[in-house]
Amino acid sequence: MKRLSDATLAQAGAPVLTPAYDRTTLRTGVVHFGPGAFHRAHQAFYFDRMLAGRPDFGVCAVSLRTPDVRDALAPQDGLYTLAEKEADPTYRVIGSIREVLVAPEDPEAVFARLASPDVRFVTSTVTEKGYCLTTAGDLDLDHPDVRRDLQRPQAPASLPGWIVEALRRRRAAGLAPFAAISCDNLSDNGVKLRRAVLQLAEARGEADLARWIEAEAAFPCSMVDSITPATDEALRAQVDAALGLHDAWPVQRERFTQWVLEDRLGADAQAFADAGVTVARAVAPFERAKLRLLNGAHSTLAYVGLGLGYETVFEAMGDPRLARFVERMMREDVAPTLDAPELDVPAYIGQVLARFRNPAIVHRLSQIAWDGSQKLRFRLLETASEALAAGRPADRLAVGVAAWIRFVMRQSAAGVPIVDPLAPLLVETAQAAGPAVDRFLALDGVFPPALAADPRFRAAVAGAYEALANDPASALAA
Ligand code: CS2
Repeated sequence: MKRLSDATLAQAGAPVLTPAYDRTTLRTGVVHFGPGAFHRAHQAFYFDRMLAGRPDFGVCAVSLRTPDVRDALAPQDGLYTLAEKEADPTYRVIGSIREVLVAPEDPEAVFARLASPDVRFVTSTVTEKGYCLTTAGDLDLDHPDVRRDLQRPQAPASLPGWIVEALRRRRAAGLAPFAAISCDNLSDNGVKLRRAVLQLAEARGEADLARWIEAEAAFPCSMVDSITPATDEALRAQVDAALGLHDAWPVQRERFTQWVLEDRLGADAQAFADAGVTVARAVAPFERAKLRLLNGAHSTLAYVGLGLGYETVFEAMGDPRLARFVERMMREDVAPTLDAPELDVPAYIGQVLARFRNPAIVHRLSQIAWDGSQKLRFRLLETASEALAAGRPADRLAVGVAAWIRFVMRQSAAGVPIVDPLAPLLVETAQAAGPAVDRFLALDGVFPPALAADPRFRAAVAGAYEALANDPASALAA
């Protein structure tokens, strides 16, 4: 079977949608950090839509560590297939990624793109851990990547390190800054990225640069949403069959997709809006609703569901106890913490639950369970803190937290590796002596200290931890 590429694109099977623009006329206007499946299923899809009218929105994708994506996509001229998994699936070849660079191989090539006058946006999907933050939301100056970036600013390891050095070079060249758009699942993601960048510039001893960034550079907040299961063999086979060409790394997602971007996009705002992006004055209400409802429910389903022996979101939602539990958590515990006048919250909850029940999506709970130490804060802990501060209980919110502790205990007892940047610390904590819940709540890189010290939260987590072991139905009946 021939490989997908510019040269073979015209041979793609008839049902497959292909770029409706001439790729030879594209220019790179966006540098993206972290070209994993989510980026390729989401932002790259929106840029692909923009390119018909705006050839200056081509993307240079940068991998911070591994060459896998470059190795798969370079022989395909950056082309790959996006499958929308529904009862009536569709396949679309995305043409927006013009090149993939592997940062450690050639940092200067990356800086050349970042310092190009054509580049107006830097987007990122480096996951929660890629921002190197403390639980208080400051740049963690003890983080190994941050320490390295202070020693070797010309060959950065962290996202803030790349942005600070790139903005320094743009300023020295008399260029305007790019706008840096975080597309990760953190509350106030733009505010957090901006703070990390400013703190790193200060720590580098470049106070002037920090002032310039503060005054000139935009860090729009964004909310991104589309359920994107990891690529599996079934998808590869379906795509090759539909395309009649071999695609080494297709991606898949549900049809639903949403990108809400804070209106700090200058003259380009309309181009984003025309591509289906919601350009909004305030993103926080959308972002919070999505993180706390969808992602909070996802993590709860993942940790409780894995404990009950389920493998996918669809299977977990097939257990009426679990489905009822997450619905009550969303409606009774999360919704009251949201202040989102532009959103019909009850209807949104209904949509999210329906998306979880999409039978065409095989979304592994083990995938969602990754990086729990980084995700819990934005998904469940901030919600719990606010509920308690308002005098409401956090018992149901504590069930997902207790199930995470059980999950870590189980994996570590079985010697199964935990995918989490804090894995060594988590395993050490799991194997230490004394009550497990106390040991975990003492991890200040996971739990904000004020919440961990709150006796109501401690009692809720401890109670759920016991119930999950002895009688899971009772934990879910809460
Ligand atoms: C999931 C998210 O893997 C996870 O942790 O909760 O990736 C989720 O599917 C997306 O945020 C949906 O937009």
